[in-house]
Amino acid sequence: MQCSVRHLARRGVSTLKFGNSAQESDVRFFQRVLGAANVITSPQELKRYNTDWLGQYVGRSPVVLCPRTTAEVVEVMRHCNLRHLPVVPQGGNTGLAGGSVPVQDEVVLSLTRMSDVLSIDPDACVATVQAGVTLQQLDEALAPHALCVPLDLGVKATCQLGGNVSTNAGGLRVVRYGSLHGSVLGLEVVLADGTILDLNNAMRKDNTGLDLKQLFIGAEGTLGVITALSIATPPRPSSVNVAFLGVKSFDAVLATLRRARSMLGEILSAVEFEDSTCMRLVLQHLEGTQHPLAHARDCPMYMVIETASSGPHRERLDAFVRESAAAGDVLDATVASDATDMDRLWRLRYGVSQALVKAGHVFKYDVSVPQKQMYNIVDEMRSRLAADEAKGGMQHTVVGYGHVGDGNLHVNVLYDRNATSEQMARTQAALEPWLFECIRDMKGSVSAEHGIGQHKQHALAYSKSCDALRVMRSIKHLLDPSGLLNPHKMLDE
Ligand code: FAD
Ligand code: 2HG
Ligand code: ZN
Repeated sequence: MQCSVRHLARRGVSTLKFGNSAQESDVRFFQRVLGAANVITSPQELKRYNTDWLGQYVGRSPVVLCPRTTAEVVEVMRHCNLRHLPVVPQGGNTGLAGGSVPVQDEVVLSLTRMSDVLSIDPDACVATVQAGVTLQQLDEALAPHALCVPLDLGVKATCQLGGNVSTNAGGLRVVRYGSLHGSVLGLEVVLADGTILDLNNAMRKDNTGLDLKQLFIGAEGTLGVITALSIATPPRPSSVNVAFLGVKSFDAVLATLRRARSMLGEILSAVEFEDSTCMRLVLQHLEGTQHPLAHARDCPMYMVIETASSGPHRERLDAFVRESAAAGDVLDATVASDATDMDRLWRLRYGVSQALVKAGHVFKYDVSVPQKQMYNIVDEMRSRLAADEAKGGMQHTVVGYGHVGDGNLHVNVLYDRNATSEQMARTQAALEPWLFECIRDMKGSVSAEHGIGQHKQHALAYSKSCDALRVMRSIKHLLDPSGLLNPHKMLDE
């Protein structure tokens, strides 16, 4: 059965006050537990913890807490539970769904100081870290052991493993390593009442009852604070190659994906696409970027194909590129000659979000749909918004890009930074609920990898049945009966 759904996001709509607000006496308690330097109250410093990466959600927390140990998190959570103070766990604050910042004046619990790599086991290929370790920090720590993190995002220098697990982040390597539901082997979680739930068994095999850690992967900080975790760390490929392709059409993107799977199979490690509008915006807004293709500069689509293995394989990628060109799918291509060249090519894809933010204001949709439907959605959005523009609506640019190997489309609507809230609501009404209904009918997902946060609450019921939502709410109630963890997000009623 499908639940009834609210059609418009509640962006900008005030929510009823929930819980208590932190008082001076609470701040004094936190200072005693954490040390005064680790309790942030200065309005200037608070700003960045209260504002999300896109600058679209701004909370008004009066206090940010920066614990160093699990024991300190326990003390903080016990106190907040007793005093009925709502808490927002925060990692690198790079989330794209507004989940990492307060809605009102919740206490922010920043995991940034919990940044120790606790152990690396090169026999088991497992790393155990505190939750505040950044993705890049772990990758650098693994390099001397010839291991790697099975996850890569464009913001790896800032995002934290605890945040990645809490959002079940996807990124560029899901095609190779699968999702974090498979790679995360153990978690240590502090519950809302301060109980430490030790699920941090780093074994690859463990069939002793229910796999509780799965509940916290993708829970977006609503069920507990992840303080440490163990993650499988595969062998670091010694040979990596990256090809950048100019492609004839989206159908040709899919033909190239199929060819990549059959010709590159086990060495394929990323298959990404972006349309020509993304490419134009990246070249226009990201300093130091250049069009990498010599002959076909204006292709409808572009793809990044990465291959990785323990031995040289460049000729296989070259053969794939030749065959794709001979079939007429690929109009022009370049294969990176060294690591700097690879970074240069990758930036043209993972820099799309940054380019969009520089270009204006963006409305983000991050959806899972069958690959053959992916670009129809982008085209249909363009026609809907063009029809609205013809009736006096504001001008938009619609871009499509994403992880085509995973059926994950990012379709973003770019518009003027000075648009009024009425204009934004009009744009949203031109696209919703139509888009979510299409996704429901295709049995897709309204949030493929960025989560629900504040941004997609109104869409959740298009991807989850009433019964599923009821079970989710029961679990939330069981683990956080007072509803103190990340309120007004994800499962908020
Ligand atoms: P935050 O943003 O701080 O938090 C995210 C959520 O997790 C919040 O709900 C927060 O409450 C919760 N949380 C954080 N830490 C904890 C913890 N220790 N315990 C409990 N809850 C916690 N995502 C993808 O999936 N794929 C991509 O390719 C991708 N690329 C991106 C590129 C850019 C440029 C940007 C800005 C973001 C991108 N993201 C991507 C979004 C993505 O979700 C994250 O960047 C990342 O996983 C969030 O980690 P974080 O540490 O910044 O978490
Ligand atoms: C990506 O794949 C990220 O580049 C960010 O998931 C997508 O900004 C976005 O919408
Ligand atoms: Zn993505």
